[in-house]
Amino acid sequence: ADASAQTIVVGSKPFTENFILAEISAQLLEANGFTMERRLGLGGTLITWEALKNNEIHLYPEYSGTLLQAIYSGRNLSVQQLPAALAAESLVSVAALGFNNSYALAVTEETAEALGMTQISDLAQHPDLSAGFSHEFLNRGDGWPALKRHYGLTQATVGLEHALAYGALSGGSIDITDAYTTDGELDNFNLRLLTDDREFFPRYDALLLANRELPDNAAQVLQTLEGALDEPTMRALNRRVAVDKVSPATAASEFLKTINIAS
Ligand code: PBE
Repeated sequence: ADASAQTIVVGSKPFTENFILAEISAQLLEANGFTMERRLGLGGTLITWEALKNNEIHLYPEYSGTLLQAIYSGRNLSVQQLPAALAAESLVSVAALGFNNSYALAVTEETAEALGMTQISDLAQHPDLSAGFSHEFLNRGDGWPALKRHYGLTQATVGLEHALAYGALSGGSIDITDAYTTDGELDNFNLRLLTDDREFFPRYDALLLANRELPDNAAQVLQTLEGALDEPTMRALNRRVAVDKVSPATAASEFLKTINIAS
């Protein structure tokens, strides 16, 4: 699309990291003279994806494994086929940000120690443990139903807000949850992430996904974010919001100052 006085609309899914990444994109574009509208925390993966395809938003942060296993689930695409699949819908990944944010199953160190668990397959021996999973994980193609079949697990589950999961785990109301590996709280709670010993989860490399209505000169600005974040950096930013309670906008501006591409 052509550059114009058009307002660029950035969206996000409703969890800390996605808010921060959307804010980083928005502030970087604003620093380069673009007018932004924010529609953050729109909804889960499929809602946000549809909003992008319907041009209600022009871009949002997404993850490679989520495209392959949740959005295009059943099509059996490889990561090499992703650009063409996206192009067929007039979408494009404008920048790979440089880190992987995977799902992992987490238990407390205490539970892991008491039951001698180190890997997901160990859960098969403990069917009485209770699992509290984020709503999306309970339903996705790369979520619990498929994980459960893959490992032969039978635990009972409840759905919960991801932001409350680690507190629930530490408080003992649940025994297992789906962690996001770049979550800032992981340093605070004494948790063990079980090894995915039967290689269920794909990589979830973070990227900025845009439609063709994003002006080319805006896409060029966002390309400066290619490889700009690694896992420790993203986890520290998530921590600023989830633990230190600064706003996603503040965490984003702190980050942009450190990389010197926007003030
Ligand atoms: N993830 C982990 C999920 C949530 C966090 C990146 C795999 C996703 O948004 O697709």
